[in-house]
Amino acid sequence: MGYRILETDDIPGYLRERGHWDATCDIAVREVSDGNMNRVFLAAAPDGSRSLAVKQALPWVRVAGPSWPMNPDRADAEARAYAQVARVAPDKIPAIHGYDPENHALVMEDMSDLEVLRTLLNDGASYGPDTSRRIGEFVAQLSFATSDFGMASAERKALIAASVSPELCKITEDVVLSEPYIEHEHNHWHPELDDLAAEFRADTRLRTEVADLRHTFMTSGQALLHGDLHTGSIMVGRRDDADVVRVFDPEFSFVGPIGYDLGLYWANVLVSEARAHALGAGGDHAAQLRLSWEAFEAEFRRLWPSRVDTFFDEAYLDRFLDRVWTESVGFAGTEIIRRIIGFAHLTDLTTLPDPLQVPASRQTLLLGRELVVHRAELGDPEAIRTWIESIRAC
Ligand code: SR1
Ligand code: MG
Repeated sequence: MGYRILETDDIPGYLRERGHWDATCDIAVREVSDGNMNRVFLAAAPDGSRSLAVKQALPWVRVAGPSWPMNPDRADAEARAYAQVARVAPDKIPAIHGYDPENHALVMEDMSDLEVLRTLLNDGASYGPDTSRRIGEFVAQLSFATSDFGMASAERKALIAASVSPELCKITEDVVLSEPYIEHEHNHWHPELDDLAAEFRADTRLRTEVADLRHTFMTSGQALLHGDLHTGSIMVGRRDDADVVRVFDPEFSFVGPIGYDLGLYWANVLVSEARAHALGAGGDHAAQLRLSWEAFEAEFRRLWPSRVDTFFDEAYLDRFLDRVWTESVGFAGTEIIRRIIGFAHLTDLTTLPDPLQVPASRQTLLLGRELVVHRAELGDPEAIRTWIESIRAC
């Protein structure tokens, strides 16, 4: 039949055709699309006894429409990433009930009982004791298993080949890792940031350091990444009296530098912290970068004895983790900067009233530049914290 764009009214028939729903049972469907790229529908039995989510990739960027075409094959990358995570961290992703490559549609667990982490944080909530620890573990488990430490050489070469994702990587190479530093129609910012946006475009040192990170993103195939691990790609809540953390939306997945995943998370927790600080709110924001790094490092070290290639020794592990740390710091800086003067801004800052938004954005932009330019000297979470405290004191 070929690829068809599913509308709300098509979902009951689609789920029945695909064998996900009994023909005799009713289904109520609503569209809940929220991210920049795709459509999502929730389908539920009227009595609430059963529900599923259907996510379909459109042949364009959803928020831009047909003027920004995008290959819907990106859903293949998402399905592949979920399959890899399901091997090593099934408790940290939604259950996947099926993937339909013809329609680029995933049928998956309905997570509407959970909340998007960014939404909760914007509403003033704290992180919860385990959120960042689980994110650090998630990155370690996925990256170790799909690195040359966790996967035999030939199998990994096949994974690298299967995971090549030129269009989605190009989005990141453009909107995160170059456009904010040049004149580009995608860029926009609050008018009171004109001076900093111009200063960043003229900053040759910053540009060279971003170029270095961009080249790392383009060439370093350390492990399979989520590829877009921001706080809008994480859902949290409670089920059966236990905290639940679920990572979703890995459509930007490809084999790249591990620091890109950690760095994206860190950028987003730091921006969230800037919001909380601007509002004079308390909370546990300041601990999250450290907690996720410690959990990542501990889990990676725990997995190390199981490595498939023991030519890589303990001393190399230390060196490797140092490199991941430094690159994560740099990528965090680039994500912060693009979220303020580039494309796809964050509601953490944009929903602050102007008198709070401008100083918070300025301080956060300066933090972003510091993370990029001085990443080699920022050796641990405490060094980043010290810098944040010093810029706030100015
Ligand atoms: C055109 S896509 C813009 C952004 O949305 C996604 O969530 C990624 O972060 C991407 O950079
Ligand atoms: Mg997304």
